[in-house]
Amino acid sequence: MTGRITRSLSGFYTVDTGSEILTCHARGIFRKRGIAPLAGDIVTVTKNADGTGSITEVAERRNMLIRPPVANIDTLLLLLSEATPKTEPFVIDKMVAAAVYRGIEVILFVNKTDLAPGSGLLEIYKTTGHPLLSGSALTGEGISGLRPLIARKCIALAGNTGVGKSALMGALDTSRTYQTGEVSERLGRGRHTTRHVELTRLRDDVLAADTPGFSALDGLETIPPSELAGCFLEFRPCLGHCRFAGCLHREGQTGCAVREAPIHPSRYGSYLRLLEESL
Ligand SMILES: Nc1nc2c(ncn2[C@@H]2O[C@H](COP(=O)(O)OP(=O)(O)OP(=O)(O)O)[C@@H](O)[C@H]2O)c(=O)[nH]1
Ligand SMILES: [Mg+2]
Ligand SMILES: [Zn+2]
Repeated sequence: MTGRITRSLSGFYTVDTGSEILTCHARGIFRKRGIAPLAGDIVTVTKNADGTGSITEVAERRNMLIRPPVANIDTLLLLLSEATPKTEPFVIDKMVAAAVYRGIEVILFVNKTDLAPGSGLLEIYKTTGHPLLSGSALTGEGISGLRPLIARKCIALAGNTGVGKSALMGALDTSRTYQTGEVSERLGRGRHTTRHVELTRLRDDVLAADTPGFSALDGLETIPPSELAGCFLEFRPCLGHCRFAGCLHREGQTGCAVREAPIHPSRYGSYLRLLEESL
């Protein structure tokens, strides 16, 4: 049988085969091969006499994210906010670039607009080429605009802890309640409310991974300098139009088409910072 891992926790995997949900363990061969099955993986399972399953094969991945740890996703839904916690654009830009590099579509949702309209973030991201929405997981504002963009897709939610990922899952699927936490309490203990990755089937045939918030972005491989600019979608029309071949679009570069384009300074600043990291 084949199925999809919807949950991975302490060495046990929940596999949805379409007809049943099996609790599985993975054969030792994966450890030998250095493969750890992930939520989102398409797997082959055999059923054991006791009703559990064994994962015997993991299909080749289309893509994978390390943080959140999930494979084969169509869309990364990134949550931002100008209330508490306030989103730092650099963290978003790094995550967006990593997703684009892996060929994953990115949708940006500025949450908590009932507390802060998020106009600064909307200004930065409106010209990036990524679908950009705003609203509130609490009041439901903006949710109807999000639905058609994610229908029938496998999505992962990401964004710093307390930004409202679990609350948004609840807003997208009112038939369930998702464990949300108080921002102050959680930040105080330095812990996340959502501790493991789980793919949940929501309405409109959405398969969604609510993930623990990221406080660090370790585990992302660095994007090679020559490929970084292409991971900023709004830079793309400029590429190939700089005076010098191999232009890295740095400050002070003459004849650079990126430098001359109306790119938001915050995005350009993030590009430079990531470029320094990758050199
Ligand atoms: N006012 C307001 N509060 C919100 C909104 N979205 C979420 N919250 C609140 O913010 C707090 C944190 O929300 P969560 O959904 O737990 O945040 P999270 O992103 O899942 O956090 P982690 O699981 O720790 O990564 C909760 O108290 C939510 O009720 C919103 O749009 N407006
Ligand atoms: Mg959560
Ligand atoms: Zn250039």
